[in-house]
Amino acid sequence: MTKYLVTAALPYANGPIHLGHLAGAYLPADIYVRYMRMKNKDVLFICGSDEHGVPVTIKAEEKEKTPQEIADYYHDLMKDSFIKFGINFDNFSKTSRHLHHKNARYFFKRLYENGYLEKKSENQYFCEKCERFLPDRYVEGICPHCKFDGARGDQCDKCGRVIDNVSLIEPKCKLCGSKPIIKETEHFFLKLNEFQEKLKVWLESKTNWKSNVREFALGWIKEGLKPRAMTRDLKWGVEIPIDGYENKVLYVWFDAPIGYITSTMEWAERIGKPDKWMDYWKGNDSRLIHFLGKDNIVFHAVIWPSMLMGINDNYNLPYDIPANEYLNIEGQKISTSRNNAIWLNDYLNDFPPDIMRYTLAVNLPENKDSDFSWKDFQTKNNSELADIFGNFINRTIVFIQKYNNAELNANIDLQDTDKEFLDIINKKMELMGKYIENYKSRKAVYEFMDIARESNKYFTITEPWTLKNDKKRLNTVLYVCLKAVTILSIASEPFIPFTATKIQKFLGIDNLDWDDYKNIEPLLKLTTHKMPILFSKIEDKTIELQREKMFGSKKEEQGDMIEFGEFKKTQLVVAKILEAEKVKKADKLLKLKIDIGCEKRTIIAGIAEFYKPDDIIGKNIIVVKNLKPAKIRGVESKGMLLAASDKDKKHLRVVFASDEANPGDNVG
Ligand code: B3M
Ligand code: ZN
Repeated sequence: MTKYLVTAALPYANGPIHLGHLAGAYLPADIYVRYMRMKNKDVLFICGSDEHGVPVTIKAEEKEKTPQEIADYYHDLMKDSFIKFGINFDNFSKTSRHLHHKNARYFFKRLYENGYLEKKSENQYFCEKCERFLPDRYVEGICPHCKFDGARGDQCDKCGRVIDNVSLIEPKCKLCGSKPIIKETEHFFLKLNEFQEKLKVWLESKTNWKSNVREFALGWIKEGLKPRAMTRDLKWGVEIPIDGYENKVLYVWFDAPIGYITSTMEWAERIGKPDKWMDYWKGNDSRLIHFLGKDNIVFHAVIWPSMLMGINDNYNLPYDIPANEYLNIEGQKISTSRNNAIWLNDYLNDFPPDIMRYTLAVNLPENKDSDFSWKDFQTKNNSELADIFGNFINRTIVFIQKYNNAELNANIDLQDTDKEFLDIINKKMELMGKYIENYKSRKAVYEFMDIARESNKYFTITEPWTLKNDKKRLNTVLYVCLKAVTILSIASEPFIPFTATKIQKFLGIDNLDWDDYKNIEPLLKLTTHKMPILFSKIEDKTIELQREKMFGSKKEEQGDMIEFGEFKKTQLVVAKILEAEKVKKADKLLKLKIDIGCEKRTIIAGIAEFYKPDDIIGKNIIVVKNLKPAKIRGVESKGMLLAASDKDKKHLRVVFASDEANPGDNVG
């Protein structure tokens, strides 16, 4: 049986997952995998966090944490969010693990021995002020290809193209803003030029690929491939397996795709069949499918295949690379620095996963950039999930319970209307399958909702409420409706799996295959319990609140009482006091260094008259995390602690949290 090895790009462990990630890679991959599993295909779904490289070290410097602390923190956060969002990888690894380092070093060594890596000196940006080389994201400037201001040293996120060495216009050091000088440094280069012809033939044969992906890769090849440095002047990353390069590590884009292999090996180990990873990576009948966003195309369609060819170890090349374009938020580019982003973990605190899964599925940037807006989110929930999908299921169940004693019989007599309706469903299910197999989830999810639309239409036309005296016809109509509900529970599973499970549980069925739609008959005895509401309406003010979270409150102060939602905007977390000292020439102030889980911060607190530094070091307190930083006596204070005091501030007690709480724990 054909094997499917499905990967989703390894997210950098430098921040939480946001909607852009989901729409680019993870949701389309999950829809595909869920469908393939329902088709009983042999599919393995692999991912993990990408812990090396500059994205992680920059974050670590910013947050005063070690790169490993940052990577561990975000690895756990991402893993947890994926699970809560219904994305169940067969294995979610991390690239800092020993096995991965071993694999990456092996790849490097093999490529070196096979003559595909060469040492040479190249010019690099060097910041004299920071006294360091500036690889990759440590330098920013204008893209020489598309003139986007904000391109990085190695790649432009706007046009997705790789940037040749030291070719940025107006480069600036990311750390201090000064203009770097150019200095020579020695690196190992992958001789991409040697794969030029083979890659071209291979890519040209991929006529079934999405044209954006194929053309993008072929475009780069047409320009003529040049050797590219695969090492960096950094301390964080995989060590170079050749003596004399102790101050350099492998380029993150060299080791990251090898992470797919490591993650597969881990999975094989875990299921007790340690060699089984090879069936997926090297088997004759195995298909390697990489889901990813546009900015990752060149790495997967050109550099990674060159590595796989060059290592000469019988690896399969990617079978397909269904890459997506970008998702915008409220008409603007996602920007994590400008806070124009919606974080999955935040979202999941406020709403169930399925509404976002559906809204994103309808808006996937499959062929061009697309947009997410909270208003649209509300409409998709209220007018489609609740009014069309939920409504049909609910009215069918209620009707059978109320007017037919919660049971039906199989003695049905189908009329043309019934047959036509069932025929439409069958055709749509078949179409959906074809769409998903060809990575057209948008079209598939449209058909899914259309089945629900047709179902409502059928219900309206057949008017079961007029059939109280025609028991036989009533039974037939409700039978057909219940069959439609059952099929909808199958059709919905790739998109809104939590809801699909809820319906199936209620109907007393589970483990349905996709193809069951062809001949499934509904279970004729229903429970008399009330059907749970599948989707409740989202009110305007809930949506307004979400928009305010992103854009800030536009409302004036409205007196003393606040809405629950307003309160929820204040993020209270547990923090551990690491250091405390008096602020010079300020009797009342203490400067505290605190750990809030994801980062260390400095805050200034007016508690010096009541606490000595030694009294509070090591204690857990509660702080407001999302307060705008303020300069107090020349020191930036990022947060505020909670304390109780009397009116005259004669007595003051800090609110301490339990010793057992962990820094970063939510309060509220
Ligand atoms: N971490 C880029 C990204 O998160 C990179 C993907 C690696 S896939 C092997 O966009
Ligand atoms: Zn560009």
